[in-house]
Amino acid sequence: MPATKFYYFNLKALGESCRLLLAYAGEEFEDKRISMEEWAELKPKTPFGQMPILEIDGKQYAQSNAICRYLGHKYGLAGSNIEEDLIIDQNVDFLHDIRAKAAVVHYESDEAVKAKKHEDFTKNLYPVMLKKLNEIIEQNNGHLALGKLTWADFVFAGVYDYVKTMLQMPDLDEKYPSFKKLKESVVTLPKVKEFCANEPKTMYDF
Ligand SMILES: N[C@@H](CCC(=O)N[C@@H](CS)C(=O)NCC(=O)O)C(=O)O
Repeated sequence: MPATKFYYFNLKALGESCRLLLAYAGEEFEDKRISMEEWAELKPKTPFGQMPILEIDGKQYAQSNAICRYLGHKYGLAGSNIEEDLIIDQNVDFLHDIRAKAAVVHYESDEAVKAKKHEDFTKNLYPVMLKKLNEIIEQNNGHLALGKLTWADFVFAGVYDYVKTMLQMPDLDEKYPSFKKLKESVVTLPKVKEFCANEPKTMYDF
């Protein structure tokens, strides 16, 4: 059996979706949660100087989305043709567009600029993007794509709490019940539920 290791910080952010996919498949993997001290040593040895990293039989693979797509194909959670795969990619990319916008605010170090950006995005950007995301989920039977469980749902579940924090919208669950429902539909899948119950606490847990 291949030796599988997964490297990421003890965070529920970009790498969490990969962990959920590995758990879903019942894959035996070493869940390596890297401290900042360990990261300084490991960083130069990784493909892009970033995590997450999936390591299979000593070979490292990077980029969270590429890893999720790979695991999705491996575990029967992809489309059944290239057009269906395109729809999954399209909707995952849109979710990442929202995450990236919220990250611009979240990681801004100048507090005045941060407040101004947050006000601007909250007024002019987030409502349009979140409404569209909600429409996509409602049109897909509560899923992110293809009207059924795909690896896209794991991406959503993995980053949802992180995105909610960065959007500074603690009432997001109430505003868009479809979001919380989608996340719950993934984290209550039996093997995923068991994995989550045994995960260490992280800074984006609610
Ligand atoms: N596009 C990359 C981005 C990865 C990324 O930003 N990783 C961050 C943690 S979420 C990281 O490794 N930060 C530490 C560093 O850059 O030294 C992906 O999706 O995997």
